[in-house]
Amino acid sequence: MRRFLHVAVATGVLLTATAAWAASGTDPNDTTGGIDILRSSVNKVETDDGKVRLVLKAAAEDPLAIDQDEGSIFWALDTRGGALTEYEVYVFGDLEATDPPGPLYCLVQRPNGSQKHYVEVRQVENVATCRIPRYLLKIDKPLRWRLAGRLRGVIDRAPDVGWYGG
Ligand SMILES: [Ca+2]
Ligand SMILES: [Ca+2]
Repeated sequence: MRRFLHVAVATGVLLTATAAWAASGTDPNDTTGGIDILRSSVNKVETDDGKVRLVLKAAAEDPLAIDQDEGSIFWALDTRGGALTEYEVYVFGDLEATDPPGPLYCLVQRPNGSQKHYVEVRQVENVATCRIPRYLLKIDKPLRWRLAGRLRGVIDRAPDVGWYGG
């Protein structure tokens, strides 16, 4: 797990970005004792140096402590064909690092566990962001997504039913 930290740091340079496509969704304050998702968005952005990223953002009711092994956030992306999940995205902390807290990871993979890629991730207060290089994803329709916050067995699905976007 450690080697991925260096990747995250190396790609952490903030470039000005142009949003080429954006969608967002909201979820009510409907969870107690978990990660209560309130908003999420997906933006396709192009940086000054021509790199295209899909930026997944999740905002929760309270500040996140995922890097201290306090839960995780999980996205399902529907990018092709019918209403199936083509990609899964997880934000989680290093389970073995407790003192000091470990780094944060964002893992993108196919539902069968193949095509694993760790991508740039940030957590600021109550917001977690993953930046996925566009070339990693096969997308042939307006993207749909849903997500869930998980903490100690408490799950908040957003939206509660169905998908955002599309
Ligand atoms: Ca919620
Ligand atoms: Ca919900």
